[in-house]
Amino acid sequence: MIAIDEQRLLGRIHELGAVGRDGEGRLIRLAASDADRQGRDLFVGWLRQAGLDVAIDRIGNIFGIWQTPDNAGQAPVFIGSHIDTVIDAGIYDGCYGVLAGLEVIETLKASGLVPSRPLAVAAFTNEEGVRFSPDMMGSLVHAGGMGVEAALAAIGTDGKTLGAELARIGYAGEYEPGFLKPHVYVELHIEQGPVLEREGIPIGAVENLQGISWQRVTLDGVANHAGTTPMSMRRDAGYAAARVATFLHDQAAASNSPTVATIGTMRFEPNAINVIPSRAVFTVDLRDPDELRLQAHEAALSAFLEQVAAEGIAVTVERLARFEPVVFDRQVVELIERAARKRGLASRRMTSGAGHDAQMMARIAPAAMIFVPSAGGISHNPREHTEDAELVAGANVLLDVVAELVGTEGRGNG
Ligand code: HGY
Ligand code: MN
Ligand code: MN
Repeated sequence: MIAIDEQRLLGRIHELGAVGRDGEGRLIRLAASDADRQGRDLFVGWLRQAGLDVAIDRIGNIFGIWQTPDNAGQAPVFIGSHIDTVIDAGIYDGCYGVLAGLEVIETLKASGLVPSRPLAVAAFTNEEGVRFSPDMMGSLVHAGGMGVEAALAAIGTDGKTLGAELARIGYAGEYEPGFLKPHVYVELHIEQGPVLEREGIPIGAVENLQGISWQRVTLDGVANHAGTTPMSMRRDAGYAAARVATFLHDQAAASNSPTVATIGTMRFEPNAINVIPSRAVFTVDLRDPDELRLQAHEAALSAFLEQVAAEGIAVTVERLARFEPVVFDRQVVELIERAARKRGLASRRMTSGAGHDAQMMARIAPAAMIFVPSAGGISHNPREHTEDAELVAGANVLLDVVAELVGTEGRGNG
């Protein structure tokens, strides 16, 4: 069985992981930032070294394409993920899947295989959504779920537009988003959860992905003196925000379901120790594999906010992202399970708790994901870790899945 070049893949993961460190050594490569440009430049350099055609679309999605004269023009098999990161990130989230995709193409190219279809590795713009909402934006635009002009006009947390920032970093490409229609899409990613490690299983065959609801809530009360204002006379936006946070957490925790609720950002105005906050702005991340339950949790939040409004706090809610749960392609999931079995690797079907570009690509092509274990289930944290042997095993399963899809006998001829 052919296998990937382990050292090349592992070396690149660590080399890319060193790009975009701040003064405290934290990894921060927010979409369309200078650090993101450095990571993009490094990745594009590797694509060119591998002899791939490089295409960049108007939303900054990067594609490395291997096509031969006799398969040119056919819909490619896509391998993708992202290389933008959250704040103080680990080095594997997204990057592992993109670099493993490049590694698979280089290995197949060197193996002499004559693929029945072109192969493309994609690094999608702004998967994390930390600076610009919604997340998975580049793949969403590619899949036709968001207009490119609306995406380019997205205003970041720093007030800049994505379009201006992509132009500034030199990644406002010329291709129209969606110019390359995938035949099949496969994404390799760390699990970012505890299941595979807890069960001692090296491969996850991801069959579905939960729904995501992102909102920004602004609560407006009245600033007043912390010392002279009786508790009965306060319209305290900070206290109201704390009550909403408690409500959301307790509601999800008590729901006896996979529902999760997170308030990841919160700020007060005027943000002074002795001033009752006049304003609180925070974000709500609600997720559930079941669409109706997700809607029920959104409705419960809305009802609680109405109660807060009745107590004299003005409430403004802005929708940042809303994606329904996604079911992946059964045939591709079964192909992943077969590939794992052939390598003597146990696998299990699972749901993705995290959002991924695959959920967008599933709108336009059969898609599925391969997971590898995350140590302690930790991610979006510099302690994010997956053992080298697990990373290599996942990449070899991806290799076998793709080889089958573009081989003579695989789905690639379908
Ligand atoms: O939010 C997510 O699940 C992904 O990391 N963008
Ligand atoms: Mn990711
Ligand atoms: Mn992530």
